[in-house]
Amino acid sequence: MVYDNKLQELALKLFSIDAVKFGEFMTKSGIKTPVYFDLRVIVSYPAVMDLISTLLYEFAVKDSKCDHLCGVPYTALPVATLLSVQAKKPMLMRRKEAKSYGTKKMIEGHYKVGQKCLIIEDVITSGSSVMETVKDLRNEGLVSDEAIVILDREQGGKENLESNNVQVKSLFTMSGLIEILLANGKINQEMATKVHDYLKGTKAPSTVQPVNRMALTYEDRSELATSPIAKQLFTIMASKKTNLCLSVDLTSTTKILDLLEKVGEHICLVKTHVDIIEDFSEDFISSLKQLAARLNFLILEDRKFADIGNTVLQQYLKGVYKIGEWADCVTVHSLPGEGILKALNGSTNGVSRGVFLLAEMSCEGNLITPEYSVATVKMAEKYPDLITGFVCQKKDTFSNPGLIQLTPGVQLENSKDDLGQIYNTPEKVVVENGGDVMVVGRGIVAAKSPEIQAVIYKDALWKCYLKRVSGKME
Ligand code: S5P
Repeated sequence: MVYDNKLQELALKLFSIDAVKFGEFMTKSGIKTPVYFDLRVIVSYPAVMDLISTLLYEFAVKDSKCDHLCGVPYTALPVATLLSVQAKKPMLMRRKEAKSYGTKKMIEGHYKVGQKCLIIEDVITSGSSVMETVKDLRNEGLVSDEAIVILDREQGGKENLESNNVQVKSLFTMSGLIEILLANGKINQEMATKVHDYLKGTKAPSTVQPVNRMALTYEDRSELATSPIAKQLFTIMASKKTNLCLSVDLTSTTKILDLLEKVGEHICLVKTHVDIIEDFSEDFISSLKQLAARLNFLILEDRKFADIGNTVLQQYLKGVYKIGEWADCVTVHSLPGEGILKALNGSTNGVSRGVFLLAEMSCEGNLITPEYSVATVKMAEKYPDLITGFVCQKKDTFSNPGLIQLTPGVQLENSKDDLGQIYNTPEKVVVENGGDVMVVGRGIVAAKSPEIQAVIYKDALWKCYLKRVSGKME
């Protein structure tokens, strides 16, 4: 009750300081609106600031499990500051533009990857401002799935944000606020009806880019892909209805080609380790390329490059294997830093090639840390044509829906091998962990009938993908 009284007090104060106005106004998008909010004025009224922060604290911050608070610039910044002090929770600040000197950080303050940050905003209409802050926080490896706002204009922002995994709590909804003002004689019934009708008829456009790749189809994601190889792979997956990548870890060219002849129609990608082949030849490569063209799959050479740029460039283009001449894409470690991408970028004379960067590994005890994964994803941002996706295990490792999550360590049952490899089931990998293309090696190659087994994997993995995009998860 005390809380309700205070909420009413705040509504009336906002009205009296002209933070909410009625009449005829023009919005940014050129639509006429009978109600206008400008919460920027609240900094001139310490008592209003105090009331807002007290209410927000009681309403959402006090019991929140977040590690940090972050205000959406600029109006919500002072409110976030007051809340941070009151809740004794550290604050983070998001820049509007990256600094042009020194660190190119978008988020200021001290934090650790995996910590949770609660967002504070004044008003949401479409939700796009909150989403920009969410994107920058997630880019830093912070968990950002909750926002509290002073006022929800009820024009679609809450739904837009929820479809991007951000839950929204608001002190006021527009209709709730109007009700208070009407009950207190600040506006008449005619105006209340006008606002009500306006709300019903004017939904904000969904300006928020859908970044929840888990819910998007491969067709839709091919449209969002900036790398030609990623685009091609998404298209193949959608048309062949398969997200299976076969890891042909065999040492004889005949065995590899025989197997691909049988299972090529069921896969979108073949993954090779050319350096384990004992009878490698140029003929093998031309047969492999012919099969790939005929049965419509791409070739990934899993070379896991990890040297300085200059050496990698030679390993890629020269030597016995001349990988750059035939592999549609390769795997690359981010360990040596950006030089490795600079070397590969544009090294194939206009022929489109792709790179899967290793952001995580499937094997037990590997030394990759969460910070390393975040830095890897960031490193990729400057190479939108080259980077096809990431080799990784978790859905939150990256969010760009135009990139592909390639996930190895897949078998029909959870298990391990004797050398540290960890296997998860199709359901776990696709539905829970966000795998887009699943790598299966021994699960198929070592089976009695690889041909039958490939179909079993293909069907199981595709079923899980359909379940994921339908949103019908238990
Ligand atoms: O983290 C990784 C990355 C890769 S590319 N874990 C992996 O297992 N791989 C590769 O995927 C590995 O080199 C092997 O070729 C394949 C998995 O084979 P499987 O027989 O264990 O399914």
